[in-house]
Amino acid sequence: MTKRPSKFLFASLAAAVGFAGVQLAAVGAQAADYDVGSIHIAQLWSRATPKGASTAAGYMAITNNGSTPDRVSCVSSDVSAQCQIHSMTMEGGVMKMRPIEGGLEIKPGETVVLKPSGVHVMFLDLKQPLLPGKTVKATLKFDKAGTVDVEYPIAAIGAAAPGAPAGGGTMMEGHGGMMQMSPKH
Ligand SMILES: [Cu+2]
Repeated sequence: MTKRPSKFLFASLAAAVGFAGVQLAAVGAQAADYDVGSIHIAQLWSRATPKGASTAAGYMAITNNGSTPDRVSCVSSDVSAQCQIHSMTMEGGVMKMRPIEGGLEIKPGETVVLKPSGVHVMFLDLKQPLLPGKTVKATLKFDKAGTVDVEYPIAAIGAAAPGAPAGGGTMMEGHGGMMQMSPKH
């Protein structure tokens, strides 16, 4: 019963927002899921970077369907000289991020969501700006499940997480300003 009206509504909305809506749909369509061993990776996305930015972040949801813990690190990406997984903590009113030593643990049955203002993949020393509509290719390595090549579709600068309310998650921009990075890598 509800199918026809919602379809009609979507069509009207798409027509109303025009190109922006089409672009959003296109970005959504590019996001693929990945399976390696008992690990499932979904909701991959990244954000476009302003000119001159030296870092960018990647986000995703990682689920461990196995019976033993696993750990993930980022081996490399096609847009940066280095790729790391960072934690974020508040210290003395300053948001600090640092590489997670030995990789990010994913416990059995657990889904860890990497998101703005939280744990994230960090592309360091960018070779090129990240452009909306393109993708970042990266290689992730799980201690037990092995290695997997993934792609992060790039959303607009300041975009919220796909499915999140608009305007959410815009606090952490570009890892500049008050963000400090631990000198230890
Ligand atoms: Cu970072």
